[in-house]
Amino acid sequence: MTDERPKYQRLVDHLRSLIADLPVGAAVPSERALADDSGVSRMTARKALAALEREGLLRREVGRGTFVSRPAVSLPLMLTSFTEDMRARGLEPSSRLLGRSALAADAELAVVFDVAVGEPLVRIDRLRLADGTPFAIERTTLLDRAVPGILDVDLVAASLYDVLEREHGIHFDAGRQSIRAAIARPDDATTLELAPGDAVLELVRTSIAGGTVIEHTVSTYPGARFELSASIAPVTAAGTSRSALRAR
Ligand code: 16G
Repeated sequence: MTDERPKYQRLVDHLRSLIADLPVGAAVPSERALADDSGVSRMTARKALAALEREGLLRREVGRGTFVSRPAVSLPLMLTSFTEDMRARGLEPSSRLLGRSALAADAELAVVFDVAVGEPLVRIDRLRLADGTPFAIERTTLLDRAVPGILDVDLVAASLYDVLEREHGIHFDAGRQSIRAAIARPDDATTLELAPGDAVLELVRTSIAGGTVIEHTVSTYPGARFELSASIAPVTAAGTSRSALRAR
């Protein structure tokens, strides 16, 4: 069993780089071909394919084969956390701290938070992973007076939304989210294991509790590995379910 482990990991890594170079819909080698070519057992090949299928990177079609797929990151019209989203997809979330600091609101953040320029804020940047694979970089800015001491909390081990709720009684009841396409910054490309110049999706979220803007987060996802989906509700009350596609 322990002998199989490095082989399994090598095969998963090999498949990952293969998938990254293939277009969606391309076939990947069969279980048998993988076993023969990589010198692993059929069982190990099956396990590796199944793990990548769970991540949404592969799709198996009975009798046809296994194909490159795109994991759909569902975009529920709810204020769910990364931790909740990943667990709902059967993936284990984790984080790596990229940076944290105190800052004062500049003109732009003052508008976002509806506070005076100079208002104390905090900034926490994390790499978010699912089953050990980098998924997104999240740059979170929080209203300091609503979350005193947050910079001392270990947000690698804990979910931010859990901490906000448990320790600060904050339960988000409103929010705004916009999505835009961008080219990965060079440092983000390295962190997300992308090639320089690759496209990313940026999800910008502002979360509100009791009328106060508490959180502003820019989440950067690899563009080619994700798609966003949302349910579309009919327009019931003025403007509530309209989304706007605006040119910037
Ligand atoms: C989600 C939110 C992000 C929030 C994070 C908290 C989007 C686009 N963003 O990723 O704004 O800070 O969850 O996650 O969905 P956590 O509770 O797992 O730390």
